Order: sequence, then C-alpha cells, then structure tokens
Amino acid sequence: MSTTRGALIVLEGVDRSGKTTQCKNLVEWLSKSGKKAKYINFPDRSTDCGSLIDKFLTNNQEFNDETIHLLFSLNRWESKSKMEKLLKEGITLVVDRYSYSGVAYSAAKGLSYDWCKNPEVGLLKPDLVLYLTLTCEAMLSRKGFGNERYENKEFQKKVRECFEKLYDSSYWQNVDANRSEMDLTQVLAKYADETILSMSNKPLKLLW
Ligand code: FDM
Repeated sequence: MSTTRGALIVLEGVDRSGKTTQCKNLVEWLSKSGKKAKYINFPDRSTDCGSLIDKFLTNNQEFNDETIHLLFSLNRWESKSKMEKLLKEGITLVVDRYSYSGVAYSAAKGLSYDWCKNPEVGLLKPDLVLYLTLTCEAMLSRKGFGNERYENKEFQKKVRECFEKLYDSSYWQNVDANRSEMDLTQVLAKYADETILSMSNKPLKLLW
C-alpha cells in the first residue's frame, strides 16, 4: 500500500518576523486538523557541525565567510536522508529557515549568489516557501535584537534585499507578517493545507 507523502514547507524571513513562533503554531494547527506534521529548524545546533555553527553565531569561534557558508550547507546535507524518510512516511515538515537563509546571509556579506547556491544543489526542494515580509519600520519596532552575530539592523536590511532576489513565484508565497499572531497562523495554514493536498502524489524535487 503506498502512503501519500508529506509536504516540505519552509518559512523564511528576516530576524524578528516571527518565523519560529509561526512554524510551531502551524505544526500545532496541522496536527489538530488530523495531519502528521513535524517542526525542523536550521541551523540544527544538536550535531557536531551544528555545535561549530553555534560557537560561530555566539561569537565564540571565527570562520571565514566561505567556511561558515559550507558548514551551514553541510548541516542541511546531514539531515537530508532523515527529512526524505519522514516525508515519504507522510509527515509534513515545517522548516524554520533553509537554503534561502544560507544564500541570503552569505550574499549579504558579499559572496556571489552562484557560489552560495552551489553547495545546496541536490538538497530537497521545498514544495512551498512562505516568506514572511515586514517593512523596515515594523522590523525595527519589534523587540530588540539579541547578542548573536548578524543581529543588527544594517545587516538585516542587506539580508532582506538578498532574500528578495531569491524570490521565485512558482513556489514562494510572500505573506505580510504585520498582523496578529493568530491571524498570521491562519493565513499560513491555508497555504499549507493547499500545498499538502496538491503535493501528496507528486515526486520530491531537488534544488535548485
Ligand atoms: N543563518 C542561518 C545563516 O547565516 N545561514 C544559514 O544557512 C542558516 C540556516 O544563522 F542569523 C543565520 C541566520 C541567523 C542565524 O539564527 C540562526 P536562528 O535564530 O537560530 O534562526
């Protein structure tokens, strides 16, 4: 008996756009409506590679731009088989950041888009990217940035521009995050539901 597959749904957006809260709300909403769904996030700081990334983000270790880029990519590669298995078991994955953060944050530091995309080629391609948009003013009015690397407004503006260059209307959906938490979850859930239904019998695709 063949099982219909789960959908690969990625949430992206600049810092403070509410991605993590929304990913968790979405998993809860999907589970309550009888669908199998799981939260996954990148970087996954629980692996050896993830612990190096954590040291870098918390300013306890330095890497040059290329090296940290490849570590972020490796961190996705080490999850690929597990993700594929879960999707084939019919579990929808709601992923907090993915290759798009990888490219946008490194390109914002000046690396070329093509170079940044290359190590991502062959990873699972999301069925849907929900890109949470916020105006600069709304981003700056939200609770302050923390102490991790990249958490400053000038850099975040550059990251936003880089994300916008990655936009692909064939599987991206921009969603205005400047609304109440529950309203936003409802909007995302509608897109997620449509994708789960339409992708259930389609083969998984690969980036890029
Ligand atoms: N980040 C995240 C990257 O620079 N590249 C990547 O591939 C990924 C997945 O790491 F500043 C950056 C983005 C953010 C930080 O923060 C991770 P959170 O708070 O754990 O999402």
